[in-house]
Amino acid sequence: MVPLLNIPRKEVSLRPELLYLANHLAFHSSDLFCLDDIPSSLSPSQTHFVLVDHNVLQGDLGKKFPPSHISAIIDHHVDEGTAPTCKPRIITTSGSCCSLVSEFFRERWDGLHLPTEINAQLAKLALAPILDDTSNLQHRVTPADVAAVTHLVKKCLGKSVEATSSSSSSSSPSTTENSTFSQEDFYKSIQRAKLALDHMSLSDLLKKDYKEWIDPSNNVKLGISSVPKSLYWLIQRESDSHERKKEVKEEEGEKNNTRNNSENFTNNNLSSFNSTLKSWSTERSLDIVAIMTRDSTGQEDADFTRDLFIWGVTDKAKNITSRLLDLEKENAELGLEKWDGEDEFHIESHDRHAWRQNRIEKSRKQVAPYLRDVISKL
Ligand SMILES: [Mn+2]
Repeated sequence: MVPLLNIPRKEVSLRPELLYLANHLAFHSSDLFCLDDIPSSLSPSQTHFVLVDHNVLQGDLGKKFPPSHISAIIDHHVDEGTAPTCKPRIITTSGSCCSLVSEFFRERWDGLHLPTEINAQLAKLALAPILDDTSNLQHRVTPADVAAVTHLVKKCLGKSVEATSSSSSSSSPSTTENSTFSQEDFYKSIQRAKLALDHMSLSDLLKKDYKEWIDPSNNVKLGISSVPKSLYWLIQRESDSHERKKEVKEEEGEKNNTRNNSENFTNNNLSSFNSTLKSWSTERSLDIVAIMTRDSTGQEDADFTRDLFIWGVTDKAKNITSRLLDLEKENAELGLEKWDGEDEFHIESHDRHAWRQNRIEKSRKQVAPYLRDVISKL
């Protein structure tokens, strides 16, 4: 069995928190096995997959391998019903999928009696995504997450945890405590690494945390990018870089080019953002481009805001925003309100829209099935 990252190798660098963790835990990102490392000689009949954090084979793997090649699933997304007889098939609610994974292995892991330092390294590897997914146990927390963090932190501290699960054996290899581990500091270091995004281009940020779906009835393809910054930050940054390029060009020309035409200025502001999204939609053959943001800068520790941007790029999808607006008027499922950058950037048009999403507890895990339902009725 080989652990496989479900991304091409060039996208590893889009996850600075992963690179931080690799560094911190003394392994190298080149040690990780990625999609493009799968040899073409691999015999499909002898290949099986254990899916974690998703429950359907995606992309090229999904095209190449039927669901019968899925041998196990541990996930916390909406159950798509694939591979109904695989074992284990654990699909249940939790803040982090990694909590379910560590729950599944808990007893077996404890039974291995590994050296304290190895236990601590493995525990940090499992703890990082749980703290990230639950904002250090402050959002979307379930009992499974609390139990996993409790168990893993003990291992990070070098504590023996066998005593609680078994009274017969006291063969703990070591009880040396490493009291230097702080859950809070560990979480903050991961967040710092994760938010160091200034060097990433908009197209990199769209790719970074991306999922797509095709509606089986009308073939409309939806792609949702999650970005850990605000929509304003994304657009402002594009308009800044556009303005900088323009200024350089204008340097030789007339200097008296003041921005007295606000209409023109606004269009220019959005042009770089628009053209990047257009290329993104072409590259992925998307009918609908969606961006969900989650921004915690300038907020209290655990608070954050969400924005939602949707663009129905093709003719068959251009009504998506008006359908969504109609639905929101009825049920306010996402708590969509006016996006605070609208006055400055005028994103709104007949086929696209940006909102502040007030129901921040609705992440892509809830928003995607909701949008897919709207799309199935387009
Ligand atoms: Mn997840």
